[in-house]
Amino acid sequence: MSFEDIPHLPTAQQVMQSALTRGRKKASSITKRKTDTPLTLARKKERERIIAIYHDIADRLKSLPKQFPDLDTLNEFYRELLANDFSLDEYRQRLSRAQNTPRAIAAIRDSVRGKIEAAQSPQEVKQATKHFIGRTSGAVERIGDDLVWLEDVRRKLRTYPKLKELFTVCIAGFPNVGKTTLLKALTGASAEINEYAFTTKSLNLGYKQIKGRKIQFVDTPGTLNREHMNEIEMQAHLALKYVADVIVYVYDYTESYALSDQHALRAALDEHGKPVIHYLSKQDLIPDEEFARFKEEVGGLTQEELLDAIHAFVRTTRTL
Ligand SMILES: Nc1nc2c(ncn2[C@@H]2O[C@H](COP(=O)(O)OP(=O)(O)OP(=O)(O)O)[C@@H](O)[C@H]2O)c(=O)[nH]1
Ligand SMILES: [Mg+2]
Repeated sequence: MSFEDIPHLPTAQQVMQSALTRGRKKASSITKRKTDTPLTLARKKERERIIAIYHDIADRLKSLPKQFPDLDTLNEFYRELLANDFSLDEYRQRLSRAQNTPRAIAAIRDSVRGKIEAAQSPQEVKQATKHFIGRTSGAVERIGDDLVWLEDVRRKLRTYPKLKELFTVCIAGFPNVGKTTLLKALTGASAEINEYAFTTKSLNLGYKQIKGRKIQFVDTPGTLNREHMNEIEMQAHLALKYVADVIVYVYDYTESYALSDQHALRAALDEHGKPVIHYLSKQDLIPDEEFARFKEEVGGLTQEELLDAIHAFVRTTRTL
């Protein structure tokens, strides 16, 4: 899902400025006809002005719930990420307050329209418009904080990984074991690889067709199975929990992480209840007999075998 298309939210002041400009343009486009008296002309202009002001505000605010994600249908991965950064109740409240503002302004517009029709002089007509603008500004200012808050949400949403609704393989394992290298080898995705740990600071995504089916690969940052997760560890955790159809767990016999720790992290993945395929990285660095031992112990695979193993799950899983 991509949140890139949510338009930037204006401030309350910008909403009013834009609406007043549109109202001014509309009013000045009304020209005097022969039959017009100053009073009928003023009525026409001000009637059109308040309608234009209303529409300018309503166009922006009414569409907000369509632009922002609907929490009821949003994928749990994003919903939990969002809940980690903002209160979801507040999100609902602020969004609906902004969305409902046009209704309040429509009521002001309708009552002021009556005043315009009943006015006995151009001054009285102008007075009615002034009244409309004053009350409308008040209504817009009251959602000023909501607009600023929602703009913060919008900016945050843009930073979330852009996952697609595809069969997904998450690559997990200790830092520096070669997860990103594997992603690159499998999918050709460009991502940073380094000889030091914690290179990957966001979820790297890669795509590959396996026997005619497009598969999404998610390279998670190396986690240390900590209780308190930072933002990226949280993303990795949620991807494993909600997005992964299959997990590839990368073992590394050359790294400093004790094999017992690597087994412990592997065992922790069982909480997600997903199939886990074991892969041994840096196979070129270890003697054949050690690879044979790994194969025996945890069922290590070559990259070709890994793709076949993934494909076996694609065939048996119907997530799409
Ligand atoms: N010789 C050899 N080196 C490898 C292999 N796979 C990874 N490496 C090296 O191991 C180091 C770490 O690789 P990465 O792919 O960045 O490891 P990572 O698991 O993504 O690391 P983090 O993102 O920090 O968790 C790099 O120096 C890689 O070049 C391999 O199969 N053979
Ligand atoms: Mg990495």
